Amino acid sequence: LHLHIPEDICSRLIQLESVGSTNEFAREIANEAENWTVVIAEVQTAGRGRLGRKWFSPSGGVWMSIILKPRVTPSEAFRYTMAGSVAVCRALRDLYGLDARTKWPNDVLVNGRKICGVLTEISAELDVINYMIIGIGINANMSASSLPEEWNATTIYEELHREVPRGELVAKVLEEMRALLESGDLYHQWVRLSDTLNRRVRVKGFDEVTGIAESLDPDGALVVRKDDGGIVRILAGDCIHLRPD
Ligand code: BT5
Repeated sequence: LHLHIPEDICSRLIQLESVGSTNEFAREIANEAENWTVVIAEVQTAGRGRLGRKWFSPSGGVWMSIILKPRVTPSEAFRYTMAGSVAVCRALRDLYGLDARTKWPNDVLVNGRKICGVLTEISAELDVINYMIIGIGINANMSASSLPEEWNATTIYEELHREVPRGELVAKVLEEMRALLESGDLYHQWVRLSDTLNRRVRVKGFDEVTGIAESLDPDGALVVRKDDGGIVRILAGDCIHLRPD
């Protein structure tokens, strides 16, 4: 893999042809790695989703992991996942005019179909983060027919009917991420880009709840008004968008 990416966009860029998982590779080098080291692979043979799920990662996609070493507590970690998904939305909008939105907690959708997933892994002791790995998978130059129908997924190629230069996309995502982390506007952009807000949802967190997604908290929690009127705050979970009754 040899994408053309400006050198100053990250501290170190590692491009691989094939790897099990870029997140796993990043974890192996994380202790010694500099802040903003980025690992990208053409193919992942054991790409990971959340909760032990698999991430299909054939050639043509963007499979990358960013090693970050911020001086923040684990409770502030969601900001970095937020920055990843908002950065992907902004890149897909600015570069290709796609109507990209976020699905809580960390997916990016185009026309209601998943085009990107973010997997954040944190190593922390007590209240100190050793490192964070932000894994970003974007379905770029792949045909959507390679993705099972039931995933309700799409790709940039499927939306635009052309291939895009992936180096430019990677550079834009990293640039946007840095800018968002420095701006005071990240949370508001995350809220503005949300496709989940005000939708009828079923969320599997600690419990399963069905109701209306009423608000999003700065720490990443989704607030749901249940059908019985009760309000629940869900910090981590899986969300399904439902049709209004
Ligand atoms: C995610 O998981 O959405 C996080 C995906 C993160 C992938 C990146 S790629 C670089 C880095 N290295 C890794 O090993 N991982 C990260 P989750 O929300 O659990 O979604 C997984 C589910 O989405 C699967 O169970 C499938 O149903 C579906 N799926 C799998 N591959 C997909 C794809 N390429 N596009 C859309 N949906 C997919």
